[in-house]
Amino acid sequence: MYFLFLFQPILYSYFRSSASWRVRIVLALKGVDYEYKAVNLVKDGGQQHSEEFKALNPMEQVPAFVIGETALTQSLAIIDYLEDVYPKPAIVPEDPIKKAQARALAELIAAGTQPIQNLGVLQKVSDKPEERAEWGQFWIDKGFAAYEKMVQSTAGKYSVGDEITIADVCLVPQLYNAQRFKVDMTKFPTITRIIDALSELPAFKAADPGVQPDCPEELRKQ
Ligand SMILES: N[C@@H](CCC(=O)N[C@@H](CS)C(=O)NCC(=O)O)C(=O)O
Repeated sequence: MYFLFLFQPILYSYFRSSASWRVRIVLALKGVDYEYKAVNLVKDGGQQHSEEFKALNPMEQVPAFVIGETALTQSLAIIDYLEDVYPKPAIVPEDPIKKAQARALAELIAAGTQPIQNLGVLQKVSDKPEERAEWGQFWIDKGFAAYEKMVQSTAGKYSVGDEITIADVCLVPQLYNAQRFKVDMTKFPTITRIIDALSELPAFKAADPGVQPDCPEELRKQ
């Protein structure tokens, strides 16, 4: 397996894709060098539907993470791979209860919230922007309400205790979607506090959409 270190991995990403963003955070936390390849999800009907990209991910979604000849897909699976190969700093707690809690919060976002409001689903739901926004807002609000309740018993400085976990990695990008769909964040004070703390950290800053190579000039940070 260690021959994989010979290759510089490639991340196929879109600057404001929350699933790609999760992987970018983990790559930054673990200090992994990689090449960034942009896949524009809207240009030309969506470059994720190109034959070239479909060969990497038949689901036609970013991210994809390529090491040599091997393409990994699904953000949480890519993150599991990174945790195995680059164990420090760990983002999966050793304690079995904390590990399950962090995974549950991550899945709440990555399986129970984001997939219901992603681009492909919204395109099927309606072609009217206001109906899409209402749909997205409803599901993110529902997911964040559950997250807010759950962190009452798990949070320290971050979602589970005082260490950054896979839960935090999924949480921060979901805020971006929440803001796009005008979710009322005043209902979620603990989530807001955790995100404010995380957003100050260099790895989270480096993974921000506003500093990615494919971020358009008008949205660029710095
Ligand atoms: N479960 C997937 C979700 C990936 C996903 O939803 N990607 C979105 C961007 S965040 C996408 O590529 N959407 C393109 C489309 O729906 O056509 C993962 O975690 O990697």
